[in-house]
Amino acid sequence: MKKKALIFGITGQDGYYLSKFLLAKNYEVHGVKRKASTVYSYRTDELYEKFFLKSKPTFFLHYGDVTDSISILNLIKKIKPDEIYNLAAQSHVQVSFEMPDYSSNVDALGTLRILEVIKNLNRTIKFYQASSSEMFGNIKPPQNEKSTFTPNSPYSISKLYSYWITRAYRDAYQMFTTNGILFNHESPLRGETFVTKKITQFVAKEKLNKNSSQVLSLGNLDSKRDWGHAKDYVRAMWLMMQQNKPDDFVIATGTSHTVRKFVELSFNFIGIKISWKGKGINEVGLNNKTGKKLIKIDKRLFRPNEVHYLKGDASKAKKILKWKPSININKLIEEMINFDLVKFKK
Ligand code: NAP
Ligand code: F7E
Repeated sequence: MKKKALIFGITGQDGYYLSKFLLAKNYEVHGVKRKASTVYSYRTDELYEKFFLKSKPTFFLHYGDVTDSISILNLIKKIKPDEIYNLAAQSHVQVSFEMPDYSSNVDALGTLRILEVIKNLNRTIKFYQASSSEMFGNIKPPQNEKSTFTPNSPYSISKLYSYWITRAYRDAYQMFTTNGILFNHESPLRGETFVTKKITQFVAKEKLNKNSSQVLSLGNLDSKRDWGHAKDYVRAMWLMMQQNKPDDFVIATGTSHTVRKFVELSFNFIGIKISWKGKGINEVGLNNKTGKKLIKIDKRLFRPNEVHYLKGDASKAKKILKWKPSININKLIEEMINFDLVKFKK
């Protein structure tokens, strides 16, 4: 019998990589998409064509929403999954300041709704919760499973609710529920409003001379992130679900860079060295050779609260899951820019 996985958030970056990973492991994969999921359907289109439109399909999409308990109940009852991965979220930190009510409904209560259905329907279903390094807030790095949480955005506070409710259901009802506390992970399929993808798309356009007089607007250049590749991180999600005992794990590369460095490395990739001039919101990034202005600062892109320095310590995952990342930041940038180059050439 094939194992069945149900993924909430299948149309997202991680939904794509996790589906591919599970399909390669011979799972039957079911994914929940919203009626409004149109923008990024290119991610699931590829899987749908390869794995649904064949004589014995192994990939299925269903309509549903984590704000709608009835759809969650009906789906879990119908599909009878062995494993549920909750990747569904309003996942943009800045947007969560602009839509705090909606973000909390999805990111906090959405998790509760799924857990309640599992509790009432079948407690043997394993559950993965997509927790986030943002929950650490501004606690000193390196952050690991024992670090204090000091969340400072509607997003991270909602994620912390989900983290604790996932643990509470494990203890109260002996359910297999696990939290992956994942640090930033990116890929060519990253959403276009996250900083890495904004940068690599701009760099690819610059290489193809498609920017004309455009300048890339960014916010805080000095925050530091521990950036890994989504492909490595979905493998960790699956490993957590294969353990004998449910537990919580930090997943990170252990190296951290500023946004400024990510910009420099990305332009380096197309042979441009950036020189920085000015201070604060007047700072600009110039092509060192030609003097062309490439980066400017837009104060609207600063957050009401920032998380300044994230660097994870994944030694528990290394020891217990035997997990380690295989893709470093240079490889990640190379893959992202090459993907964007092909896309924009078309
Ligand atoms: P993403 O690309 O933004 O994907 C989020 C997914 O959630 C999309 O499929 C989205 O569907 C879905 N979704 C949003 N609201 C929903 C709702 N009300 N009901 C059902 N589905 C809904 O995020 P990601 O980067 O793949 O991340 C996956 C998960 O890991 C998220 O929970 C995120 O918060 C968390 N996380 C991400 C990172 C990271 O660095 N990527 C790090 C730590 C934790 P639509 O297509 O319909 O919008
Ligand atoms: O910002 C700074 C910004 O939006 C990274 C999500 O997947 O990872 C992600 O959250 C940093 C921040 O990711 C721009 O202020 C500067 O310091 O790419 P981001 P994030 O906020 O770290 C965590 C782990 C998650 O869980 C989330 O779901 O970059 N920054 N200038 C900018 N950020 C954006 N988006 N746009 C800018 O122009």
